[in-house]
Amino acid sequence: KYSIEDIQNKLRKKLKGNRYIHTLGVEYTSVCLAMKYEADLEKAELAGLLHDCAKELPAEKLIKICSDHGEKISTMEFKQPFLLHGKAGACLARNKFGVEDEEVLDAIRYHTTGRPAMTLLEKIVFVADYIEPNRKKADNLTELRHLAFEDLDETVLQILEQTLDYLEKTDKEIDCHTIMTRDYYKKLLRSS
Ligand code: DGI
Ligand code: FE
Ligand code: FE
Ligand code: FE
Repeated sequence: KYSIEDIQNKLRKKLKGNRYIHTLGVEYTSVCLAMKYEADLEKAELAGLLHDCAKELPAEKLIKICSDHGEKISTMEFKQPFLLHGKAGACLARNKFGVEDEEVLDAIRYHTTGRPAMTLLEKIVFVADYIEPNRKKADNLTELRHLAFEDLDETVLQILEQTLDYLEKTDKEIDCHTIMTRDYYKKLLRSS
């Protein structure tokens, strides 16, 4: 079994500078959110650290890792293989980084599109990925970072709406899981 430090050392070599910095940001932001919401700190740290471990692999490699591990690959994932880096990352976490905990593996697996009824750990990594301090993409990050420590589900919903807005504006193809996740949290939070 590898220690956090062993995994950091492996990832430092594997990921380009910025991606490694982002990875560390997601690692400690996940721990902070886990403190706030009383999740398991070690699981949050491990999932945050490993969430993008497959991010820099070429499309063929992502497809190969997933098919070698018996993962189904959808038409959308074949078209846009980067969508597989969560699934492939979970496979690598299990096989190369010795992670056996299914909750940690699922948090890695679902971090890009989310899924309906995410576990606390899944939501923590999903949110940490977006708000970690080295991210500079969205313009309302200050508000979202505050909101993340007030209302985690609401933050999940706002991230999904923002992401879908951006994908629509830039004419990107949208995976049905991203929509399903948004619809689930919208219904949960806005139906009363
Ligand atoms: O790997 P990261 O960049 O840290 O973060 P991520 O795994 O959450 O990926 C974020 C990107 O994924 C972001 O640019 C939006 C994109 N994305 C999320 N859902 C979809 C999507 N892209 C497409 N084309 N379709 C989706 O449904
Ligand atoms: Fe990612
Ligand atoms: Fe994300
Ligand atoms: Fe990420």
